[in-house]
Amino acid sequence: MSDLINKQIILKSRPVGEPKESDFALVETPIPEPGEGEILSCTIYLSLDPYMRGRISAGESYAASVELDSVIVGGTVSQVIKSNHPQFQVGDFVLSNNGWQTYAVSKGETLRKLDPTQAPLSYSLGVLGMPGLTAYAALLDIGQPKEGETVVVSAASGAVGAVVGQIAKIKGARVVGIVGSDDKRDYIVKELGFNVGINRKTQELDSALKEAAPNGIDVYYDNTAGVILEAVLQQINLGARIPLVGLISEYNATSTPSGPNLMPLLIKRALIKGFLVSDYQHRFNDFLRDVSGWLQSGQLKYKEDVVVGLENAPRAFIGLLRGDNFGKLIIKVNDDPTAG
Ligand code: NAP
Ligand code: FER
Repeated sequence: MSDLINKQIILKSRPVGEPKESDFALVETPIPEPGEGEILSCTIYLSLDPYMRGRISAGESYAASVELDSVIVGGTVSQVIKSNHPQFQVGDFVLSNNGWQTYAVSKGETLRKLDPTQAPLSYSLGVLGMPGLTAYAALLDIGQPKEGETVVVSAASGAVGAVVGQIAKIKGARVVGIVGSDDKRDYIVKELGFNVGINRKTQELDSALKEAAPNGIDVYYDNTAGVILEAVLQQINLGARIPLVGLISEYNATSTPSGPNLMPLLIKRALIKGFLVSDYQHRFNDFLRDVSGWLQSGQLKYKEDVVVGLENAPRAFIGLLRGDNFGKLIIKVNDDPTAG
């Protein structure tokens, strides 16, 4: 934490298709000074998330794009180095949005203080943060799984999917997870207690789903869209619910992907509903109470994929979009003084 310069990763060019390391550049700039009501913090952990692929593309969707030559956005855990805000003291740990850089100035109002005795600091970027709330709110408020129903989730070993499947089990559902490797399949079944895992790269989806969900599918928590959604739709039940949470199979696409047959949605009077985690802040306290409790009781397990060094963020992010990550992807930017 004693660097005298700020290291930043900036966007050099807008990726076409899969991002390349040359789309990013590491630069050094002076450490900024906090103004009135602001704090300076040093980044400990940087969260890497699929939504960042959209932010480095041109064109606004639900959030503005990152400008060329600007620092890439991202959620962080950081430690206060200087404070001009009465609610934050030097040494405090905060949930911040420093982006892909080692230091940043923030307005006090945008920060949430973290208590490292409650949970490891990095959990606030994953199971106890944005991805965890995404899992909890979209599953419980849109998916509404009932005891004995069948829930299918894609990207099932990841930050969102692993939490979705475990909460669905806690609610008494039969849970089927779709993943991209045998190691991930073993993990969701043997460690997390999913009923069945399907490897989307080696198994034929239609027959694997039929076998895994012999009574049909009541909830499909969609993290991917594409061919997985297409296959799932053929086996949905009357009144199925489909939280549409992510379309990662299309994030690197260079042309419009061919769409699934949506006819079963009509025939089955299914609800398919788009989801943005920012609409669900009102569920944050319920989420934190329930998920912290399940973590503490051992009913919910959590796996992180920690890559050391800010300079490795571009390569790790490229891998996230390919499925190389196994668990919630976090960059360890500086040593965590609270970690054992
Ligand atoms: P993650 O699952 O930890 O990592 C991404 C995973 O996506 C990869 O490990 C890979 O897993 C899978 N994947 C990559 N390419 C794929 C493809 N072509 N087809 C199918 N799967 C593919 O990421 P996460 O943070 O939990 O995010 C999961 C999804 O939730 C993303 O779509 C993200 O955009 C979405 N999300 C949405 C919101 C919202 O508010 N709407 C908020 C947070 C996250 P496998 O190789 O194992 O399949
Ligand atoms: C947000 C809304 C959506 C947000 C992230 C997302 C970081 C993620 C969307 C996606 O991954 O598709 O406010 O904050």
